[in-house]
Amino acid sequence: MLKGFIFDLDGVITDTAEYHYLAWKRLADNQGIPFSREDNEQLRGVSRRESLRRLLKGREIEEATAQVWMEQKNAYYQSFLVGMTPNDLLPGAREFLEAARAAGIKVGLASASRNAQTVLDGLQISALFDILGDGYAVINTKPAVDLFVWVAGGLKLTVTECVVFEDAEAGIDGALLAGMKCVGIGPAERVGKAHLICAGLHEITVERVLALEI
Ligand code: B16
Ligand code: MG
Repeated sequence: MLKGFIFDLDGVITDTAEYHYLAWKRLADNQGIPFSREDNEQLRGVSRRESLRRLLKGREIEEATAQVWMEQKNAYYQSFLVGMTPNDLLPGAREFLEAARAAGIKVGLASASRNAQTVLDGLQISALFDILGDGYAVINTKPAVDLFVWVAGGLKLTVTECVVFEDAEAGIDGALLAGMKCVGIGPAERVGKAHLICAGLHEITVERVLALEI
């Protein structure tokens, strides 16, 4: 029986991808590294460390420099988060979370971001989550199963009792590997491996997701 919904943050609840892009772009421009919006798509859902590796496209830098660059990017990113409000929720997000809770479903967050708590606070939806799994929760980030299993355990559910909502291929791969049902948010080329595909939470209902177990 499906008893828990586990949500990714960026791309599912809110669209912070643009802020991540602007922050990486500023760092890349400072360092003279070409970086386009298309390149940014490769960073969707992966950790800050992996994002830097992909941005560098094989360029080699010292570890100390990598740490400084990630701190710079994060400072740029955090400057965008200051202005976040409930207006930055994606369509249907709050309504879907509330409907899930009203149906007795346990609700968890599984985000690769170390800024997830700040984003939830800006969106004013922290109280809608029973557990927060973020970039501090586990070492192995998506596509590893670790974060999803950590959140399921926190909800006191087995993996087969959980459904993951994800916009990134890395997240969908991790959820499927964990043995969870998965709702993919975005185009089929990106989320086609999910059990159910939609453009956003505004397009689906709790009942339709619960029917995935049949
Ligand atoms: P931070 P999600 C991910 O969030 C973003 O999609 C990804 O672009 C970012 O690199 C990652 O968080 C780490 O974020 O630098 O804030 O720790 O989609 O897993 O909610
Ligand atoms: Mg995401």
